[in-house]
Order: sequence, then structure tokens, then C-alpha cells
Amino acid sequence: MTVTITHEGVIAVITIDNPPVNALSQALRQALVDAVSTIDADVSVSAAVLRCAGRTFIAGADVSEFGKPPIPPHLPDVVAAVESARKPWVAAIHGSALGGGLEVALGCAYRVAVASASLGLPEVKLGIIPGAGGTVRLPRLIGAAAAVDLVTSGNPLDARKALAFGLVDAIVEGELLSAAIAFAREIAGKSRPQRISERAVPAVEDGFWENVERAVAAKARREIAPCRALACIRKASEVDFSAAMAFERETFLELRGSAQAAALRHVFFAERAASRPPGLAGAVPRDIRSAAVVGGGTMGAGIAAALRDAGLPVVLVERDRATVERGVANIKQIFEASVKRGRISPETSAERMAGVVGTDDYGPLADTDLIIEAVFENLAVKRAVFTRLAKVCRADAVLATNTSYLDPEEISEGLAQPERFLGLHFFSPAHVMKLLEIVPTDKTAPATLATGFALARLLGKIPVRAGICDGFIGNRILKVTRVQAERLLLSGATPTAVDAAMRAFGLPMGPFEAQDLGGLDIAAFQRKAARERGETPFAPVADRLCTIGRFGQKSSGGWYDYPPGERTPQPSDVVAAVIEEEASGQSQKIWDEVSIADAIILPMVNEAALMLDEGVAMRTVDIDLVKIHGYGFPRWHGGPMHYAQTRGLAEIVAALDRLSISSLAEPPCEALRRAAEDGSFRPLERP
Ligand code: 3H9
Repeated sequence: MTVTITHEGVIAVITIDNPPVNALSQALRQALVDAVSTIDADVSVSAAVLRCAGRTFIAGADVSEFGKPPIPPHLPDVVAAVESARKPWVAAIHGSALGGGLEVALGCAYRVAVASASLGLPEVKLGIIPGAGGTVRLPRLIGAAAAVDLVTSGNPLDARKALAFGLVDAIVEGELLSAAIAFAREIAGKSRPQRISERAVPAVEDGFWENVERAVAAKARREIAPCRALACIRKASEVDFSAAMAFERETFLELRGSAQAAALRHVFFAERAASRPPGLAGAVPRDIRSAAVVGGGTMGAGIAAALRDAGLPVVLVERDRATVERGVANIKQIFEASVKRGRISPETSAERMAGVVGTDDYGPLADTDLIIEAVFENLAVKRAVFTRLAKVCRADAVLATNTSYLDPEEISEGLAQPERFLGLHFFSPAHVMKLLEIVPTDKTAPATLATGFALARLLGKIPVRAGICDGFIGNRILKVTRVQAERLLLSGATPTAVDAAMRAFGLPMGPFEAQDLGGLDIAAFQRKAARERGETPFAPVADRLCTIGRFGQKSSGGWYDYPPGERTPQPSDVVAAVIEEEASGQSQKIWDEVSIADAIILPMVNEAALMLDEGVAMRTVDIDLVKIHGYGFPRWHGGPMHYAQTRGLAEIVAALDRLSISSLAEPPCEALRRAAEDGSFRPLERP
């Protein structure tokens, strides 16, 4: 049974039980409409409480139904039925009241919530807008300005803020159901508040709509839904309730079928599938109650901060007293910056720091559950760390390396109990970036691997399993991107044009701006190491820039010039001259934005196809998640693999063939050609 009705004297209690998150499936929508009729017809009932079993109130429409034709009763009709019920309904909210869940609550005459509840309309994050009166009722209840914030950001409010906005009528202490029943008894005898649909949107000051339209458009960049949601709220303030509902419904149905919504739904489910990689069923993760980080530089401090944010006590190990102090100061700086940005209170910052112990002695690690090494990228230095760790740590402690380019197999060579070792590749800044590449060696035990995934969940990260290769998934693709960016320069494009094209595609930054920000020296160092291994990395222009000391913003010039004190890139004559020299003899072409983006994105897909074939990546969704969470690939494109699949793999192969004939990209690999013939990538079978 999805919905049951019980009675507490004159109060009917409607309980929704539709695990895992009480999403509004067709069956649930029907059961709610039926409940309204049943309670309306029951003369013994004076008021009703709507509550949910399980961990949350209704978390929204059932997203898995969005790819299919909508089946009645439609949600706007369900909310209308609840709102026009003869007896007043009280929504009793715990967990999250999101999307359609909040819209159902807005149909109720009252809303009460526990203090830990959150309420929001996150639809824009799925490329749609609230489609059951959210854009029409919310501004009538809390005013246009607050409604615009809530709907166009998609971010939820906690219960106390919701109370301040008038979105909930009371925050209840103690047990929710009894408190909601008591609330319902109290209001049962009183006159019912005006239905939200019968109220008007409070007036706004002159220029309000123009200002918010500008601000929302600037923030949304190429994302459609926030601006369309805003248009619905504006309409709701200009026309009557039913005309506004019709406009909202029309917009909702249009966006529900859009490419952006399909891409964002893909990412929604991919993120949830991330913690369930194939081949790990049944593996039991180890308990992680304490952690240590070896190395207190930028990466190590960021990792330590992420561990503290998740509540784990952290030991920070460094070489000597001076480096210990520097490492602890680095962590402190992270929390202090969070205080400045208003993300945490000074008390929380102090509490986080109280859980950090700095030491230059490995002794305190004897009973630590997880140790993450984040020292200098040098094989011998890293091996020495693990040799010392193996001597002091428990045999069942998980030992991880945060290397981004070295081979974890080589780092763990000779390690006692190598089954407890794995790579955990965090992205910088590690306390902010969501991506965690989890890299097992041949010897990593399933329980160790499962611990990596459990840790990601604890830290709120998106885990992706990556096989061992140069750069794992993310940086291996990044290398291809950089090669392509230079190929573009040598064939007639400018850094400015390439960066502008990639921003137009939806990336927050182009490849040259990004290199200037991060510094050209790290990649130069890696190319040097690759050359020592006998490889021939391609970066003729970047190599020349490093030779003349142009390392990016930190050296006041890289791919661009930066006037003193400024961070806005200016085209550089020096760079233009280097490009011209390196390009001499090569045929030049006129590049437009779309073909520049193709020359960057399609080779990514080719490299990804190779990685799937080699088993370095296990699933196409993993590659999408790596690019979205590690490199700013627009969510609304769904990641490079979803983008390629949507455009058509045959078209991608044909475009790569054309680029490769002019030596502007590698030819499509066999795996990509096969996938194009099949129409999709074959899922990799794993035990
Ligand atoms: C909407 O409401 C449109 C309306 O305005 C108009 C309609 C006309 N549907 O996240 P978790 C699954 S749009 C289907 O790991 P948590 C999820 O896939 C909707 N399934 O849990 C996962 O399944 P599995 C607006 C859903 O505790 C399982 O539930 N609402 C939905 O970390 C557990 O999920 C939203 O966008 C759904 N709506 O977090 C809310 N939601 O185990 C989206 C979840 O098989 N949901 N699932 O992988 C959330 O934000 C989180 O799930 C929530 C719980 C905070 C509720």
C-alpha cells in the first residue's frame, strides 16, 4: 500500500510509504487523489495530517517517469485536489520536501516541519521548472523576490529559514506526528486560511523584474531552465492563477522533453550509480574512524580539511617541526577562508582545527584506520613513505597514495600486505572538488576498494574507479585536450578564439586561461619526465613559453599577458610571435567556434573510447562524471560521452576522420568505430 489512512479522533492521518524517497509515482498520485475523496466524505474527520514514512517527506516527482509519456492524474491536478479538500490538510515535513513534494505541501492549508527538514524546488537542476504550481503558488505565499531565489537557484532552505519566509507555519519540537496531530486539532476549530491560489502576488518595486532577469541570465549562462522558471514567476505576478498555471504547465512540458533535461537526468542517475561500481557487490568496507595524511602541502592540507569536514580525527605527518607547522597552518587557512566566506562559523573552524594533530613522528599512526600519502610526486620519496608506514601501521589499515601521474603499482612494490593499498586521487582544492578517482592495483583487496568508495560517500565525493595508466581517466583526457589546443594554434586559431569557443560550449574557462591560472610549470615538469622515459609529448608552443619563463599568472604572463595586479587575460604579442614561428610551413584555416569546440571535445570522446576498451574506465557514465566534477564540463551537456551519444556516434567518427585527414586530430580508434556501428558503447563485462 503506498498510502494508508488512520484516525486519531477527529484527525485523519494520511501516511505515504513509497521508498526510497516517497517520489510521486503515478500510483502515489492516484492514491493521494483517492485519499482526498475518502477524507472529504468522512464526516467524523475535521482535519488531516499528511506525513511520510521512511527517511524523508516527498522528494519530488518520480524522475524515472520523465522519459515516458505522462499518465494521469497529473501532479497539478493532485495539488489542486489537496488544496480544494473540504477539510484542512496539514503537511508534516521531515527530511526533504523537494520539487513536487513541496508543491503538494503548498496545496495543504498548513505546513509544519521538524527543525532538521529542508524545503526547496530543485527542478532547474534537472533542466526543468516546477510543474505543479511551484512558480505560481510560491510567490503568492512568500513574495516574488524570495520565490525567484529559491526557484532559479534550485537550492533548498532549512526549516528555520522557511519559517522566516512564511513557507512553513511552525517548527515542531519532539516527535513530528504527535506534534502535527496536536497542531491539526488546534486549527480544526478555526477558520481556514485563504487558499494560496486565491491570493495575489505581493507587489514588487519598479525595475525588479528587469534586474532579476539580468542577474539570472548572467548566472545561468547557457542553461535554459533558470530563465524559463523566472519567466513563469513573472507571469504568475501578471495574470490570474489559472492562466499562470497553464503557462507553467506548457513551459514544464516543453523543458521536460529538452536535450538539457535529458542530460541533467542522466547526470542525476549517474551520480547515484557512482557509488555502486560493477564488481564490488558483497565487498565489505573497513570501518574508518580515524585518518592520517602524510604531506601538508596544498593537496595534503585540502585532503585533511575534507576528512575533518566529515568528522574524522586527522593526524598530519610531515618531515620536521617546521614543515609540520606549515602544514597545520595550511589547514587552518582553509577553515579560516571558509569562515570569511560565511560557510562555517568561527566556532566550527576552531572545532575542526581541534581535531588536527601535527607530528613529524610516524608512531601516532599505529592505530589509524586510513593513511593517505600526499607528498612530492617522486617515486622514491613515495616508496620511502610507504616503507615507513608499513612498519608502524596496523596490518588492516588502508594505505592510499594521492599520486596523480605515478604508477600506484610501482609505488606499492615490495609493500607488506599490498592488498590494503590503493590510489585515491583527489582533485585540487581537495576539500572543494567533488571528484575522487579510486585506483586499485592488481593486488588491492575488494574490501580495500570498497573502503575507497565508502570513504567517498562519507566525504560527499563522487567516486569513479579508474585503471592504471598515465594520468588515470581525467588527466589522460586533459593531455589530449592540451595537444588539441596547440594543434588549433598551429593551424590558424588564437588562444583567445579557442578559449572563447570553449566558454561558448559551456565550460567555465578555456584551456589556455585554465593553464595560466594553474601554472604551465607542472605540465612542463611532466613532459620532461615523459621525455626522460623516451616519450615524445607534443607541446611546441607551451615548451617555448616555459623556456622564456612564461608560466602563467604567477609569472605575470603565460598564454596571455597580465598587466600588474590584474587577472584579466590580454592577448600577447610575444605568444603570437612564438605561435607564428612554430606554425611556419603548416597550412592555416579559418576556425569558427563550433569547429574549435569539435576539435577539442571529439578527441576527448576518442580517448575515452580507448580507455573503455582498455578497461581503464569501466562505464561511460564514469567518464562523464570525471569530466563534470573534475574539469567543469557542463552538466547540461551530460558529460562528453552523453554528448557524443546524443549527437550520434557515427557523426563523431565522421568528424574525427575529417580532422585526422588534415592532421588536426588522431583518427578514431577501433573501439569508437565499433561503438558507432553498434549505435552505442558496449558495457564492459566484469566479474
Ligand atoms: C519534480 O518534482 C517536478 C515537479 O515540479 C513537477 C512534476 C509535474 N525520483 O539521492 P539518494 C532515488 S522534479 C526518482 O542516494 P539521499 C535515487 O535515484 C524532482 N528516484 O538519497 C536513489 O535510487 P537508487 C525534484 C529518486 O538520502 C534513491 O532514491 N526532486 C528521486 O542521499 C536514494 O537517493 C529532486 O530533484 C526522484 N525524485 O538523498 C530531488 N530522488 O538507490 C532529488 C531520489 O536506486 N533527490 N531518487 O540509486 C534528492 O535530492 C535526494 O535523493 C534526497 C535524498 C535529498 C531526497
